[in-house]
Amino acid sequence: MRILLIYPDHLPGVSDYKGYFYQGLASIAAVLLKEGHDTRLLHQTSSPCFDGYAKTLHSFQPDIIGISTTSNLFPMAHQFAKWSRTLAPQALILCGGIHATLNAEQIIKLPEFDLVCEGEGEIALAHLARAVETGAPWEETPGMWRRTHDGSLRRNPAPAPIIDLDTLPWPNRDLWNYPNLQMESRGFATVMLSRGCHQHCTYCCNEAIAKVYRRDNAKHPYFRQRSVTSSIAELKALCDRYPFIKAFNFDDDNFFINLPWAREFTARYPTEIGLPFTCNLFPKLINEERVDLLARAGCLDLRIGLESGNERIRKEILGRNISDEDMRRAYRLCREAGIRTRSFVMVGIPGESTKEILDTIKFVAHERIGIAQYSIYSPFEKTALHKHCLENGYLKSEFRADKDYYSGSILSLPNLTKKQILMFRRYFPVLVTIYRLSQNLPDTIQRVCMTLLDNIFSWRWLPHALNPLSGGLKIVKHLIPARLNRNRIHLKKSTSVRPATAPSP
Ligand code: B12
Ligand code: SF4
Repeated sequence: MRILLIYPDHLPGVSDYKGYFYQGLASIAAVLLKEGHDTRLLHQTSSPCFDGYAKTLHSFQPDIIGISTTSNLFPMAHQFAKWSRTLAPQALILCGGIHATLNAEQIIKLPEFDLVCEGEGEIALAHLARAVETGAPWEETPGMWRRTHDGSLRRNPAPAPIIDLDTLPWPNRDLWNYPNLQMESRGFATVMLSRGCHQHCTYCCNEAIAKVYRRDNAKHPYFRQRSVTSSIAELKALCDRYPFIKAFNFDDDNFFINLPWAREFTARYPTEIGLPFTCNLFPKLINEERVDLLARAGCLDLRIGLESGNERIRKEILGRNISDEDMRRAYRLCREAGIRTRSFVMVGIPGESTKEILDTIKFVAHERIGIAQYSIYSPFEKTALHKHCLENGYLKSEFRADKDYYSGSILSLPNLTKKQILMFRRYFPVLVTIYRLSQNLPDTIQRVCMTLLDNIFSWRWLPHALNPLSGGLKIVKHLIPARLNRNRIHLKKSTSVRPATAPSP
């Protein structure tokens, strides 16, 4: 079977974007190649064009076209499906990925898709390819949604999710422009050693995905992890194969969530791999032991979801039961252990006031937190906060597709105007700097200054003056040399500490 996998990965806001290694699709590709299918990848990192795509289809003549999509890139995925219908009428067209998993029932109504995959694609796609190859009825492929002849919608029960991740072949990197991708071109190899997460944050897709995964397999554990032995073996193979690797970027939702696994990993990684790494960890899980393990293993940079610097917003709206004190402690422990931190923050959260957004800005300023990403909150379908937005009339349409999470809020919130949300997003780093500077003033002046700043930035009409000027910020940003950007991780030459000959496991 000839299978074309399409990965829309166009981030319009990111200049000179080289594309990101996507573990999910790389894993599917590895399984299909292992099954003997001629598999290709179209990694679309720029705006697609009809003629270019026509050439790809003409030279490859795929039997199956599998398009992956996140919510923001669904319009591009849909565009590819429409073009495929015209250019390759013989091919089966299917949609998969996070957005497909959360919205399968809506997507299958679109005539350009023959099937929509809900959940993990490895078993489902391998099954489909085999069925098409042998002439068996592909309509019954497990985990897929389809339209029947009478136009009604059917969902085929999902296959059991993959419990033992060690049974999967290692994600394929050969189909990618591998050493030249966004992270890889800076010396980082992206890897994921687990799937899922134990937490229940109301804005995150994980809980909604877990529900989908459990629908036909009620007792299935959503969080799964590869064994340390299999993980180290892949990391070692990557180092041997790609000399450019100077560090690893572990994209797992919560890297050291499982303490026994973290202990075993830390006992082996420094001697067997020995490269610095970056990873994510839920702040509530950051304690002395995890920080000590991370530092000993070689963690260079820890990404922490702060999301909001206001305790009420975190606890009541975002479902993250973390006090301000816990948050501060997490950053302090990392600082003391010499681990650099960067955080994710959002503005325009339902129920948030200007004062609460300023709390986030002040928290970041006070704790001197590096920022990994500051975005505008956008509700993902099937999450608890999406439901809350619909019930309260903040969101007008249930099935929405916003292009990015930076250029404007899709919510109509009672306490914040869209212009205010945009202003706080655009000027976030500037406001952090202003508050940081004012924190250096003597106490009484500082108090007066803070009150003044709070009043100025809460003024409803300020965005009308500031938003049109924000183009200037972009110019200033471009003028700052990349090496001075404190929110980016830089590898020093000396950070490579891999022993010349690593002992075998
Ligand atoms: C690595 C990562 C990235 C990478 C790669 C993007 C990508 N496509 O995943 C980068 C850094 C570019 C990125 C950016 C963004 N990301 Co991101 N990212 C992740 C992360 C941490 C891991 C993805 C992964 O590999 N998962 C592991 C694999 C095994 O699971 P999977 O992705 O679900 O894939 C399986 C199935 O979905 C299915 N499948 C996937 N594709 C296909 C295709 C076909 C044909 C079939 C049949 C099946 C199928 O099979 C796969 C294997 O089992 C996830 C969180 C997570 N844990 O998944 C967030 C996540 C995907 N990102 C998210 C977001 C919001 C973003 C950004 C919008 C952030 C921003 N503000 O800019 C951007 C969007 C950029 C983009 N290209 O779409 C959200 C997406 C929510 C949504 N509804 O779309 C997630 C789910 C985080 C979250 N918990 O909310 N991200
Ligand atoms: S801890 Fe992170 S990955 Fe886990 S549910 Fe919360 S936001 Fe999602």
